Amino acid sequence: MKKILNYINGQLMEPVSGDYLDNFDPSTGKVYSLCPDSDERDVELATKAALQAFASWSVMAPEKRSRIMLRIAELIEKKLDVLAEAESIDQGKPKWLAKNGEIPRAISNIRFFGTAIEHFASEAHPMPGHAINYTLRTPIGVVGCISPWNLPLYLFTWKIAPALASGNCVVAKPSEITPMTAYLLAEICIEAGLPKGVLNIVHGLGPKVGSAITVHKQIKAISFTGGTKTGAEIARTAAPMFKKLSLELGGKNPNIIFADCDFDKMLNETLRSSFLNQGEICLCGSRIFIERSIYTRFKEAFVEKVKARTIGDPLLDSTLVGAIASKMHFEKVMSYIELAKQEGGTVLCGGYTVKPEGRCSEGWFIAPTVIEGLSFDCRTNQEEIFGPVVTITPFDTEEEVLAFANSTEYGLAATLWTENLTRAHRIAAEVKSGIVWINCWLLRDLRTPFGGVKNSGVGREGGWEAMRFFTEPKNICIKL
Ligand code: TXE
Repeated sequence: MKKILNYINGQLMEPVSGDYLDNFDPSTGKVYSLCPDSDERDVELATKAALQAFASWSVMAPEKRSRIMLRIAELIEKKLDVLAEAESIDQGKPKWLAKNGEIPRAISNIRFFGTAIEHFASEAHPMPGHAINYTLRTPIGVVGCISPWNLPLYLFTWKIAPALASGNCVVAKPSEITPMTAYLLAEICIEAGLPKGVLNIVHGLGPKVGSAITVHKQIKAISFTGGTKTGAEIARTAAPMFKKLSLELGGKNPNIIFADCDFDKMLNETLRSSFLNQGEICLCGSRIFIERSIYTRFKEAFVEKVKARTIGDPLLDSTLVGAIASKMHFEKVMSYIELAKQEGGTVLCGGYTVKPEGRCSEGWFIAPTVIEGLSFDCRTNQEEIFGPVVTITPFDTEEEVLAFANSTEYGLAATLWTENLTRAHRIAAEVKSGIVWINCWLLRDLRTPFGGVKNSGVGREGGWEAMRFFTEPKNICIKL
């Protein structure tokens, strides 16, 4: 049984406890590797190593830091197939998705910030005749990066790349549900010659290892992606310690479809925005609102295509919907389908578990599910399900659909389909979210601010937002 190891002070090592957690392959429901069951002692070792490494990493010439990061990106690219298969087995997503989407995005994350280093600058403010102010943006020190199980390597690198690029050293904790690719990245960092202690990866449970990172006095900032409840828990601990916090939390995103949309483009993209990665992307559009005049046309066309989406072995190229990442999450999603029925919803397709033939017969699979007939403010339409489940609801006016869209505690992303430019700008301005896609979905420019409002989080990742999160500005004023 493969043992995943922590990566501390440049070494792959067992957890101090010597204990391990079962790591499951969700497509078979079986244990296939072991994840370190680390604790605060491992976090202490990692933080010490990071503090020692900070002295040199923080003052290393930016182009040297850049070269090491670009070497890591190059090695990930070389191992794309291995990493894609590992991600698919660990998380349950189709292998083609990991190969074509997520691992390449992890490479882009590292390349983007590995080059941003050489362009990151600050500003000066002259006071003619009096003084000149200049702003230094210096690395914070040791920072904590805690990431979730839905897009494991993609979100892990989305955090550590700007942290490392801006000269910090990192204590990182991937999700215990999907530890594999972070472990493979550790091996790549060693091969790339990343100096010891610059990046430390401590595997294990959130309440044990994640909270040890959050509460550690010498870890000065926390960048977290995960559930809103956990984000609140982290904020409660870190706030009185005055740590910088970046929280990317849950979403319950509206997908608003007007009658004047390009129907075929909308339909194909709505299938993606509903079920990509089994709907386990916080940016998925799980509440679909359709202008009444095309509601029946949409419903019939959408349900027909959803029924045709192949669900099964994530390693097969033909699979569109893979396994749900964990038994616990599988049960959570199924419980929401039951709730939807109790709340008066009608399941138009899906709503049941699937037992594929062969090796995946014991895996955790849920048929993509479409539900109609629910009120906009019922729990099914207010709470994050984070699975292959969408609701469809007709609307009559812009005011009505905006009230529906803005009715939840979340405000991460929104999608809008209309060919009416004036209306597009109007609705985009009114919808309460950090991101709006018009006539597209998940089109990502890494320079743009990424994050949500309300209970979808605090702060923004991406571009200079991320470099500024991981640096401290100091203004120096010199009398002329
Ligand atoms: O979150 P959890 P999950 C959201 C998504 C969904 C959730 C899924 O919408 O709600 O995250 O991820 C660690 N102290 N997003 O269930 O449980 C845990 O070990 C410190 C939004 O994994 O919060 C894991 O490593 N750490 C996002 C990480 O937190 C703790 C994109 C996340 O776990 C901890 C992706 C604690 N007390 C998912 N408890 C976006 N907005 O982009 C757990 N952890």
